[in-house]
Amino acid sequence: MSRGLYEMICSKRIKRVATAAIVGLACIIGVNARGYESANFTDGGTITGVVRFAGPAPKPALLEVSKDRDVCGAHPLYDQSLVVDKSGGILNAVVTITDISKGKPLTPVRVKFDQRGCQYIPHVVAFPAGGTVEILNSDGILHSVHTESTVNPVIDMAQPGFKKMIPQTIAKAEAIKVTCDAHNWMEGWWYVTANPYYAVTGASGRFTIGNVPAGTYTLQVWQEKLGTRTEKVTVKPGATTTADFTLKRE
Ligand SMILES: [Cu+2]
Repeated sequence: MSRGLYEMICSKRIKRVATAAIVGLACIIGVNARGYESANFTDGGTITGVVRFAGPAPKPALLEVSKDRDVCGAHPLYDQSLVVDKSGGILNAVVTITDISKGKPLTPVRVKFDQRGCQYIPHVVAFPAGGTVEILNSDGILHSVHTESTVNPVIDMAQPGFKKMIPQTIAKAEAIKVTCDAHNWMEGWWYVTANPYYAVTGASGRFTIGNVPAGTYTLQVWQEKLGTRTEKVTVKPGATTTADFTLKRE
């Protein structure tokens, strides 16, 4: 082999090794394809607030249980798509920072999504991309998970009563509606975020997102019936910023 050819091959090899090392290092320090990376920072701030409904609280509709009544009809089931408490707080809205590129580590999480009493519990679960949903079947009857995914592969999968848990890892950020092909009233959501800054509101509509590096961000709320709203928030070091939302029907 001529010296010139040897040098050319070696330099290509070196480039490949260098590229692999950079990719490997990037993986270790938390860079990912979605453009979010972990960063060292101190004195992060907190964003807290309430998501409220404009107008009187709607009365959740009673769902008609048309199948497996011994299990599914043990308790009355109500539509969970818009649950508002007496103070106007909206349950299960998802609040995210949509334009943060650096901050606390994005570590893969495992979340539970149960089929219990022929409802999904919780109705909305949020987690960062790369996380795993443990789909539980507490009912011991046949359920059949069907996701309305668009950027992730569609999951269309029977889960017989003896299959107590099926894990599913979701690679990309999107809001995924989940239904059951065995029980047409079952609906839930997997809200997959692009970064670790997210919260799901509790019954009073309250949310808290902590350990945010100081800066100005776009805060977004999403609710399955009412859509999304955004507002700008400025987080100061070690301080708490309040950001409330009021959502109404379009
Ligand atoms: Cu089902």
